[in-house]
Amino acid sequence: MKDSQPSTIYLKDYQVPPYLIDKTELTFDLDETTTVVTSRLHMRRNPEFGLSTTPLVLDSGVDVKLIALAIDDYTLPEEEYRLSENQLIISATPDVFILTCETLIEPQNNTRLEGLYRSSSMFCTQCEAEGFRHITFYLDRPDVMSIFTTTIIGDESRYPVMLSNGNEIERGKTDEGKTFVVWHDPFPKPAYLFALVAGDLEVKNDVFVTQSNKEVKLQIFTESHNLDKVDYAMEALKRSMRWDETAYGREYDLDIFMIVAVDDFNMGAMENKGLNIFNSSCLLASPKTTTDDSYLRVEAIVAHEYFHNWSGNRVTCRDWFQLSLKEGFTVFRDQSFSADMHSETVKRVEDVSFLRTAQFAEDAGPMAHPVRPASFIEISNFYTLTVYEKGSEIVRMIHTLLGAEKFRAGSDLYFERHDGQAVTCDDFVSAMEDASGVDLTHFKRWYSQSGTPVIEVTDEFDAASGVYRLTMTQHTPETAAQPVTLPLHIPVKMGLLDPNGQEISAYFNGQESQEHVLHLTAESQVFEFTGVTTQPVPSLFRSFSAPIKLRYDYSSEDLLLLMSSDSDGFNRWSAAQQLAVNELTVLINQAIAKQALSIDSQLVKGFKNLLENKELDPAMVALILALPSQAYLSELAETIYPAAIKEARGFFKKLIAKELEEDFGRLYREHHLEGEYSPQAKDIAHRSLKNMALSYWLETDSELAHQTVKTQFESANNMTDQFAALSSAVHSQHEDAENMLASFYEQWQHEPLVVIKWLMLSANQEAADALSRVKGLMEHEAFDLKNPNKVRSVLGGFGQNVSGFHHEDGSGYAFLADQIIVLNKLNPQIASRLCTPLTRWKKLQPELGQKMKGQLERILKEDLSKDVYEVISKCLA
Ligand code: B3K
Ligand code: ZN
Repeated sequence: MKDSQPSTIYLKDYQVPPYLIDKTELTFDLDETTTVVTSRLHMRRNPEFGLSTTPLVLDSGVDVKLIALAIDDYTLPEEEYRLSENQLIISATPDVFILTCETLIEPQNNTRLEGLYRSSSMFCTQCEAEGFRHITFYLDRPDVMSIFTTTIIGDESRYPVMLSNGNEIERGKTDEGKTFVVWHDPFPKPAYLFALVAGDLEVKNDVFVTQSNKEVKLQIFTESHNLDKVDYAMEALKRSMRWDETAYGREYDLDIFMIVAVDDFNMGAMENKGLNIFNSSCLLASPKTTTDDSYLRVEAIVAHEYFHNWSGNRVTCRDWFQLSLKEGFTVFRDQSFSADMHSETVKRVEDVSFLRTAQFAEDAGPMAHPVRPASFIEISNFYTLTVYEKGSEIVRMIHTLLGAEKFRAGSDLYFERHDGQAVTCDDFVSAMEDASGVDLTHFKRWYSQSGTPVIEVTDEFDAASGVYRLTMTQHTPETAAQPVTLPLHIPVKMGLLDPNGQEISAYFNGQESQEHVLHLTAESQVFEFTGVTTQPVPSLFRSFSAPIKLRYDYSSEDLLLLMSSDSDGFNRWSAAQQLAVNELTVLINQAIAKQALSIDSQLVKGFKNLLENKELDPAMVALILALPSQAYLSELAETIYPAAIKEARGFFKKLIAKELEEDFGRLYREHHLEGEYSPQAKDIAHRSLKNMALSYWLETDSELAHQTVKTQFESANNMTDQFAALSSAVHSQHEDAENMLASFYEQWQHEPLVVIKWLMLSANQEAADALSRVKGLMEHEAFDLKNPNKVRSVLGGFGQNVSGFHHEDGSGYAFLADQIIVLNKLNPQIASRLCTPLTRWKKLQPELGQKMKGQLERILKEDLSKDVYEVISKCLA
């Protein structure tokens, strides 16, 4: 442990910047060993700040070495400034001046992958949130917006492509024979949106004509061997540009839009102005190497980063506490886009399933925080599911409360009012209120209160008067950081079904309708419906109209009815999940009590009907058939017994498979597609159902199923089918699984994006010796501790491995802790993310929980980065 602990930054302490930077001129002299960065910052005191004698405090990283410093033409001697580990302080400055800084950095030694670094043979950057300070001294905060001009100097033979934000305005040769390129971005931006790329790259060109008839040049850059995998991303980009024009009236603003793929990247992608940088796993796609899920992910991320051009870049965040202003809104925008491109219900089910599993767990754990956090130690730790996914749910609820038309008026006003500004979540809500006339004062509490609200619902029906009453009570669990919680404004989209599954048209507040939006605002409220002639089954929170946990005592019959008849596709899925959870809970409890597992399953009956219905979207059928995951059941559990959950799921899947063996065989044949692969929704749907059927079918003793999986693995013409066959073989412990894994690696060892899938599946493989296998993977030629994708695959996959990670002797926890300690020095952001599985220790069965806690205590004794320190110390608080 360090002697002094990192300090906490609070939202309440926000102050406007004392200085502004109107123009930023940067020169990068790129070299293999040292890169010299010269900045000329056109600065002035901020009139809004007040005090005119405040010193100039610039942010920096330990890795930036100062060579020379001047104010206007005066070179500052050492006694006129002070340098600390992360600041440069100049006590006296004029009111208006140019600060010139010459600094030296070593991108090739930058393993944190923040600032300027090397990935393969190229230079690239990642500056959000606070990476720019690792390049040069700066006011590295989002409310300092500046016009950037960037000169890149490099050896043309090694770096024929040199890119930065905006438009290329000049190119030539230096006296030493190097090439220089000058880029100018006319839009003021914070430093976190700065980008630079230099390398030997190939380009795919295209053109987009905007709605006002402006031609935009589109370019995607990759290393030459990947150029054949960018067509899908290019088409997705054009679809995104068109969609943002029609759905939000937003047009692209520069003459050129560039995307670059890099192999070493801490997250998915980055929305730098005019020059997006992508993790290659989120950009490249080809039928032979990319699964359907990854195709959809590429499309969604291309859209997400593009949409940031307005929600994030043109209108940015005042401070990092407002991160959800751009992220929550942009996730909502990309989710709506994907829903429009494919199936709205399928998309909603996938998003909610993820939210309910991972975000709910975060919101109930030691890192729980509001969508607009009140404090942080390291902002990188707050790029969370809460800020992104729950943040998107907040925007979705505003959409529900206002209706589509007024929501659009609100977003138009927001963009118009705040174009070129750095603003807050309150500004976003105010624009929505001003354009719609809807009062969102109470609703805004969603931004400041953490935790997942629990809604208890009871009902009563009076046949004589035809009155049906719903009583709803809300409570948000307290957390350590939040001892008091208050009622929220919760939109409840709902309908009523009669016993035959028909929608009931009932009166609420004098309005007759089959669907209603109720406003739950108090701790407890009664909603009365009239004109109801039969005892209804309520369909509540349709489309998941609020991110809450619903408690209503549905019988199995009610759930079967909703599952087969609800007009809301989302709730049909949700009812099936609930029924599965109920039955799995019985089995889990039997497993915990070490009893023989047995159940008279109602879900099997529901599945039987489902599989016989030919009208349904195959993608929805596949989603309904997917059993609640190990992670979701862990989130729901009061105390997590990992092995019992695994045993119950395994037993249940086999039971369903045996009961419906013939149906699964038939489904497999019916949904098998011949012909060329296409990532269009219709084909994806067939493949998802076929492969879901295969995974059940393999749980039976059918010889044919066991042969089929091998045939599919060997002869598939696309990665979706090949990888699905491999995964099913591995998870069902097929006798040929080992050979299949080995031949898969053999076949794809030269495709890094396939290799990361293989690493993940191998690390995830349940086996008595899972830990030694994972240790073997880390020694494998395919592994590289400096590559985040590979680390995420192996250690992330292992974190989901019940027999390995949760081994009763605690060796799995100790192993992960060892890796976190090593990565803490190499790449703190990645190390901190890897802590997630350890954050659940308090909920684990006590003997395991104590072992996990011991590892957390061991990590805390190390000399930790801010990133890891914050997570581990909060876990132990
Ligand atoms: N804005 C970036 C995330 C940056 C994460 C920095 N640790 C990608 C995105 O959300 O679009
Ligand atoms: Zn984003």
